[in-house]
Amino acid sequence: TDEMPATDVASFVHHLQSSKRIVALLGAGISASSGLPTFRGAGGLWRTYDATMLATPEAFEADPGLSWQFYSYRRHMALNANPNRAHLALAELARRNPDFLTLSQNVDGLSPRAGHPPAQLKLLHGSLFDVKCWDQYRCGYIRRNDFTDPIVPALGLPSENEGLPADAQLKEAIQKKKHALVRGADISDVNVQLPSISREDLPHCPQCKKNLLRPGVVWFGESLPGDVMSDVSDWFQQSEQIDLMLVIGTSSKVYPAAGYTQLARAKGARVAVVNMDRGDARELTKRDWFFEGDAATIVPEILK
Ligand code: BJW
Repeated sequence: TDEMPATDVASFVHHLQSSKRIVALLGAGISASSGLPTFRGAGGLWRTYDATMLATPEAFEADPGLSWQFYSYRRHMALNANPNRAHLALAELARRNPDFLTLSQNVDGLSPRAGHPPAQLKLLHGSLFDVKCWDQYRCGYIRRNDFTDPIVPALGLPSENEGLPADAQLKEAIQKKKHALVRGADISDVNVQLPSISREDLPHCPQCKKNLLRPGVVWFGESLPGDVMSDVSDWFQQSEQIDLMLVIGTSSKVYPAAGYTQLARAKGARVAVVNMDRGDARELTKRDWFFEGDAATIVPEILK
């Protein structure tokens, strides 16, 4: 019908070439082909836990050991993943066009590692590679940490297995159904028991020497980083007109991130959605585009 979005690359490229002010919203789907799981749908289970249920301050308070094992595993996976061609193509667009801004919901560090100019990249949900004090108000300690994996020994190799390659350790752990937090192996396998880690073995804040450290990500019910929010709202306010919004690999279910699409539309933007699932592209009109498939394939094709 008339209201169906366009699907042809040519009309998109034509609009892209005359676009100045461009904004992109990224979600977990852009990193899927780098081997990192998404939150909702098939990839959204870690062991028997729903990833979105673990992403809360309540889950951390209830079981900081479990939460840290989840985040330690995610840090390890992300450190060992590589940016894909979609991350690279967006970094390239940002270098070419100073009026282009990327809003990423991802915490995996792949856009920064793809060489995306940092001033044009806003990390809405923080980073797996920041750690901060549990008490952000009274203590406020926060540091970059992308060099220790695992972050504390208790989240790493069991000493009895030391020296064995990671996959051999995991195989042994699965066979014996024993505890294994194996550095370098996929502990998302439910057949491997997770050890319970005592509080004193978890990372502690070196500043207040009292509280636990936690990952520097934004959990449900928490505000997004204030400096990031004000940079983004400045960018929108300074835009008399926004020409194009790219919505890549996100289910657009989480706010305020998902709301930026409406803000861009209100400034005139035409919207191009790249997603594996047509159902996650809502409210598209014939002014818009929908490109169905893997972001790592499509994004470099349409931004060429
Ligand atoms: C592919 C692909 C391939 C797959 N190629 N595509 C307004 C209305 C209703 C509720 C609220 C509201 N405002 C605020 C709220 C509350 C809440 C919220 O939004 N709830 C909704 C779920 C209903 N928001 C918040 O709490 C936010 N804070 C806030 O608003 O503070 C003020 C406030 C507080 C309290 C009340 C009111 C206001 C904070 C949100 C923080 C989100 N945090 C997480 C976890 C980060 C840490 C971690 O990594 O563990 O962020 S949740 C999780 O969802 C993560 C993601 O960034 C985020 C978005 O998910 P994303 O990226 O879209 O992933 P998926 O899995 O959902 O989708 C993947 C997509 O890719 C799918 O579409 C696939 O089809 C596609 N795909 N493979 C292309 N190869």
